[in-house]
Amino acid sequence: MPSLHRAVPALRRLRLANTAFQQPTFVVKAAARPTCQLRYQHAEAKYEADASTAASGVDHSPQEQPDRPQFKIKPTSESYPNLKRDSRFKEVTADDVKFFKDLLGSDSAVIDGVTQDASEDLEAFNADWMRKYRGQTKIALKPESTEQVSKIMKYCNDNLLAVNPQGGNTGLVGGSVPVFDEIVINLSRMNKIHTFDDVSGVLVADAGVILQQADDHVGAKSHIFPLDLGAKGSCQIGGNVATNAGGLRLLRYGSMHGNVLGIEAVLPDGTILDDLSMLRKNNTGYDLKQLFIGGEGTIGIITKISILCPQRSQAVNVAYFGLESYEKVQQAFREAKKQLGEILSAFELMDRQSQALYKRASGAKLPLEAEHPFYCLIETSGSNTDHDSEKLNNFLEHVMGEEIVTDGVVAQDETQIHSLWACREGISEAGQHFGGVYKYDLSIPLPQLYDLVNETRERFQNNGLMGDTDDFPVLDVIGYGHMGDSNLHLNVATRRYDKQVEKALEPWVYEWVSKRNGSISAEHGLGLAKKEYIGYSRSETMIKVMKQVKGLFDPVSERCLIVAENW
Ligand code: 2HG
Ligand code: ZN
Repeated sequence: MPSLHRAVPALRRLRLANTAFQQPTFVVKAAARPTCQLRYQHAEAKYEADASTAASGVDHSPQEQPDRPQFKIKPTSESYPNLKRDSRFKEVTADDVKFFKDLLGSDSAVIDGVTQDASEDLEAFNADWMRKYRGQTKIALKPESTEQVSKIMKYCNDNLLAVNPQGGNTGLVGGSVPVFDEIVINLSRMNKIHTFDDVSGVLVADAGVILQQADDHVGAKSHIFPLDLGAKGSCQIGGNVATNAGGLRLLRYGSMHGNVLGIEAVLPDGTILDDLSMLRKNNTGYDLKQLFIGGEGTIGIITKISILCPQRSQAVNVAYFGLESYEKVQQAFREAKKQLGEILSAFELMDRQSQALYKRASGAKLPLEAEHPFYCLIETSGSNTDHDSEKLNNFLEHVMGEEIVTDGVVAQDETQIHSLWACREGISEAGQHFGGVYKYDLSIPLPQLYDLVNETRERFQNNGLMGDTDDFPVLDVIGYGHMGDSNLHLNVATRRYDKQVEKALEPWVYEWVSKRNGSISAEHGLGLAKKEYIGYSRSETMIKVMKQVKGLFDPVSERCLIVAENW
């Protein structure tokens, strides 16, 4: 415990920073959480015309983005010519369209590009928000009930039509859009919240409910959805479960594997699997729902979920620090765990480059005036304001007094909490703002976690692909992520997608991670991007068993590990 006289100057510095933070010129717009708003939504898809001002009514906070380059997204099959359409699947005909229209009973539920030109309307279903992948579907279906999904799947299975389930299309691994002409089954119309019991905290809702809406719904009864992500304004809870999304609250509430109590899913042959249990305990045979959680839609389409939502904390504090080395970041994390204990709800890491890119892309001002090699965002959530404040103050005194942290700010109100979080949540969008981005989502043992960012940066410094002008494809290499979960997000921000950049990164990144017994996908899934690299994280035996599982649920496409990898 540092003596008080050592801690006091540190606290004074923090207060000064807070005063600066409250100045109006400094404050990022109150409606912060920029990624929620910027992330691509169906109604907004006008990429080719104008990627920067896509949607009407969308607040591009903190600022408009005039310098965002516009380019046409290449079809995935052109960017990756080694991908071949499986000739066993047939093309959609006018008869098939008639079947779907009769079944779904409304024109707006079938986006039909088979019997007419609907390329503009279909663009939203074909293109991913990174502007990296683009499918060529000619038809998107928007069922509104499980029975409709079941009938669609049975028909497609009987007629060998390939399908691609799709939620909010906010995924980062090319899994939420088709590659060829797969039929898109979009769940956005299945968006009802069925029940919420504020005694048990169990929410039952359709898969197509937007994460933000689910959180608001349980929030009205003082509960919290156990998952939070930058894309919460667009992503859907079914997709979150299907990809076992991790996000910002995992440190506190754990993964979907622990929180989801039940699911309803439609199997490839149309069978409805009703495992919509609301029980916390149920030791009666295999826990089949776990195969669907993180299964990325490969063995069935999740149509409903029941999930345990914890009590919402009354006291939430957020602090943002500058630190001079990765060693100090680790010390700060160790201290946070030790001193904040059960109230620590997030510990996020951001490097200088990631904050600079966020600032440049968003036009926002950063919380600390001076630059620091590293930044951390800490959140505490508890039930007693006085108790939490005391713990936080003790922690701050310690890390400032011991010079583990160089400078920092603590949010004074809700708006500032959002503004601080925006500096972390806005990085993902900033990564691809200037053209394209190569994204890696990795689990790496903490002591080595940041080495990969340094080595990647060196690699690009030496290979002549990174520089300040348009001649160089790479703009910067940034590292950030969920320090509390040993999860690094390595983003290589580019001015355009470029095969040379990709070759410099793959499989090198995967080899690097594999050598350190890490995982090549911590929380985003395999999707299309990492499908062929699964062997870097899973043994041959495990892959064989996975294929057997896939074959059991989906004998028609059993030869592929991931066919409908799409959320
Ligand atoms: C995050 O933590 C997301 O911000 C996105 O998982 C990470 O875009 C990324 O690489
Ligand atoms: Zn993440």
